[in-house]
Amino acid sequence: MKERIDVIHAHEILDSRGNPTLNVTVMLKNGLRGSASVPSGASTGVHEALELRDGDMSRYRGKGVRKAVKNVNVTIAKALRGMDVFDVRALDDAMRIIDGTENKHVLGANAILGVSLACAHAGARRANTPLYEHIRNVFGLRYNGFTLPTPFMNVFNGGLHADTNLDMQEFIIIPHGFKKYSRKVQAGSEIFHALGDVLHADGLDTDVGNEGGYAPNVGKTEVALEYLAKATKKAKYKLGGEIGFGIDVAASEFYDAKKDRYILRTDRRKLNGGEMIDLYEQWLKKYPLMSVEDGLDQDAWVDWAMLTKRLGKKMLLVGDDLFVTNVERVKMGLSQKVANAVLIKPNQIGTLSETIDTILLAQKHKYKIVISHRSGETSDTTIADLAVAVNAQYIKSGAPSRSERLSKYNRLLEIEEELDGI
Ligand code: 2PG
Ligand code: MG
Repeated sequence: MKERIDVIHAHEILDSRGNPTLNVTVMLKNGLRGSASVPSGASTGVHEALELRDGDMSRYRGKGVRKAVKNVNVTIAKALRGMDVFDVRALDDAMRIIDGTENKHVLGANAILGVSLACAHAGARRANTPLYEHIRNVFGLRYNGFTLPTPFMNVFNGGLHADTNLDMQEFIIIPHGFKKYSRKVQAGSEIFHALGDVLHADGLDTDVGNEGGYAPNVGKTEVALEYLAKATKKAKYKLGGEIGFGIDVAASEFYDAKKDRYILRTDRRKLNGGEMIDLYEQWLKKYPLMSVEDGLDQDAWVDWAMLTKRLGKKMLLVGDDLFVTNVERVKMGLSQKVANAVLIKPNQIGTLSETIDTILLAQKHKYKIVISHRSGETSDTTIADLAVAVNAQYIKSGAPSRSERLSKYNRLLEIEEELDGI
């Protein structure tokens, strides 16, 4: 099947933090169309592809995306007009060639990704298949059946995502001990509400941060883990067997490269890489800690190798800022025996086909896949379909609160019903 692209149109919309981003629509010759919106990070890795912003301080504090919109509506639209919407790889390659740079700073990774994803949506409409199946088809992916990911629910927001004193960014509930996805979501939601109750009873703030999790000030980092344990018990779930914990340390955000120390203001401590690993090991003894993401700085390869050697058989060690969804960075990780899971954010690399390439490389080497949202999100649900398309083990889309977080979890509930034949 072939179907030619007719018109591509982008416009500026606002994301969940109220900052501009792009919504892109691809119209086909036969009149069908598909749209996608682009997310935006706060704790962005230095090796990520470039998110093009206008820098014009007279609008949106310099965060406008009119240049990226224009790049879609003029340059990209002209180049892709008449091309086959089913050949996503050729479309992505065409945009990469026009851009011509490693980090996509000419057209902007936000412009390119918006088009790449909108093409996938338009193609799925034309083929009359769900997006998750369409992604499999266009990339010729072979897996045994479709499986739904286990949610990573970030119920305690810190770091750059909330106005709290927590240096570490995310404290996550992993409801892994249930067969059905919908049951996992139920457990996550019940624990989220129980957590609200225990925080409230202790006189702590229960307003939510950027990813829908609570964000009170705490005396010590570990207190967040204690609260997760309390909430799990209060909601009558089993620690470990049913519910695991995860943390996204986002360590690059508080790493002082000159002094080679991680500055934990919450705990009034300055730790080196080895001491950070000791801390994770201590927590592993006390809590059902299943996953540590970005536990060390994004370029601390030697310490990362030590972390992997010490804890890699006991828990997930997820690379986010470390790998930035980039095949070359994952190759570096493989050669240095670093981490055992890859966080996948399509906007870190800028095209759907490069995202798929990174996933395939990671899976070939038995690394686990965590598909992820960004802290600045829209109602776009593409990552939910992506997770099912590649049988990802996990998806991280924030707390079970706020619509831009729930749109992904809810899309997966819909897919579960569809796959169950309901
Ligand atoms: C992360 C993400 C998403 P941001 O670090 O994993 O939770 O945050 O989008 O701000 O980079
Ligand atoms: Mg992260």
